[in-house]
Amino acid sequence: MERTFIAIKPDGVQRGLVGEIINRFQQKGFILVGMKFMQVSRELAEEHYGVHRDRPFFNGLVDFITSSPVVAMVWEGDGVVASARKLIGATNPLAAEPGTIRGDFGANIGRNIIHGSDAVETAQQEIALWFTKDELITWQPTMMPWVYE
Ligand code: DAT
Ligand code: MG
Repeated sequence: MERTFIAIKPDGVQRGLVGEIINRFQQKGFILVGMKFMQVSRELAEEHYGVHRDRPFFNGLVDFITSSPVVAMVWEGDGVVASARKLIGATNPLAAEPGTIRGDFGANIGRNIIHGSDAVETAQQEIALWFTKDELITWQPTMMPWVYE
């Protein structure tokens, strides 16, 4: 089944939104397969945001993601990559729809609370970057027949 990489950024952690955000993914029916609370190194941050290396906001982005701990997670489910992006909402929280995580809790593009992989291939790369294989647990929640036909 499909997997995506999700990170609750330093602002989400500092603002006490960890439980709220995890709850939204659980309530949707996605399956948690990996989670760790961690201080991000500059090296990991630069690799993770490598695609944005030439953008004017790159240094600020790396400073921000390394400024305070994050919650890194892998979630599993049918179509989870695209669906998680919908749960998260638009990059700029001011443009994100109410009901989305960024729409409900954010007010600034540089403090948008959460990261989610943007495509299946990106998700695979990000999961491999942030997690070792033995940190990911394949399991069958007993609720599965009540989530999937
Ligand atoms: P997303 O996180 O929605 O995938 P992205 O990959 O385009 O967005 O950008 C990565 C992060 O960089 C984003 O979450 C917030 C920051 N960012 C993007 N565009 C920005 C901008 N114009 N000014 C400041 N920060 C920006
Ligand atoms: Mg992105």
